[in-house]
Amino acid sequence: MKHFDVVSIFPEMFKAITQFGITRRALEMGLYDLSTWNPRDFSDSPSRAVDGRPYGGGPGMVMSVEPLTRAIEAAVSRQEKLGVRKSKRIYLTPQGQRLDQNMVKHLSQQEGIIFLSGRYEGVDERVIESSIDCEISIGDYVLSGGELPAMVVIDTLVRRIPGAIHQGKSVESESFENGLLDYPQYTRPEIFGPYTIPEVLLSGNHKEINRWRKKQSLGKTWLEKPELIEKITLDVEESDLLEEFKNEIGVKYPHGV
Ligand code: 4FN
Repeated sequence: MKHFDVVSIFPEMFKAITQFGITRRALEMGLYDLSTWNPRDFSDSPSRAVDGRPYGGGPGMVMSVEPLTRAIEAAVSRQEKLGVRKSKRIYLTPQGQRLDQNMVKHLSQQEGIIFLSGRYEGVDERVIESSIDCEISIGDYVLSGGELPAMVVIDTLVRRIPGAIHQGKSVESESFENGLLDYPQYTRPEIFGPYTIPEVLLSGNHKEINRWRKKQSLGKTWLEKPELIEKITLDVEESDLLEEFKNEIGVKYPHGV
């Protein structure tokens, strides 16, 4: 059982994961739980304000240290009551370390995680100093809030909980868990205008099919995301398949090089 808590002024956004798909079923199966904490409920002001004007001036508003600290403390208490000894407190922010599947694997060893999602211009720096263990970013673009990033991280973690994905397949055997992109996939109909199905997939020769798929995975990854090939070590068979792919398409360098 994994325990997730999220501090956000828009807790209803998290219905996007609790009410749909794999993340909904895993919740219903009791594989994880998710509680949200709205800093507005911890505000001292009658108007439930959770923000203030930035010291030093400038545009926008900054999320205040007190309501955020109290909301995080409430999340910590819940996890302690559930017997979670040490839960990681993560702030989703453009300043954070970029999320990748290696970080996902590392985070999935954690029994409990508390996420802080920012709004406005972000949070008072003292929240980070006093109440945050690590900062994570999902990528370099402007967003309106840290809620979608928190949901992205939760989605990556829930899919890795044993039992969350059926089909009898383990996540480790799934594509991308080997660090490579997916091979091309096809389903009926066999004829769609001029677009045909690669002959090998109709052959019924499963040894050849697996070989073709592995070659496509390696080739497409090298072509479109060569930085992912750098991260892994290819065995002799894989190196040979990749060379075969390059020769077949007659390209010596990845796209963009
Ligand atoms: N974003 C950039 C530079 C300066 C500001 C932003 C930005 C939401 C609270 C943070 C964005 C992207 C990935 C959280 C972006 C993420 C956020 C994330 C995020 C409101 C303040 C803000 C140079 C990256 C374009 C808004 C760059 N992963 N500020 O988006 O929370 O986790």
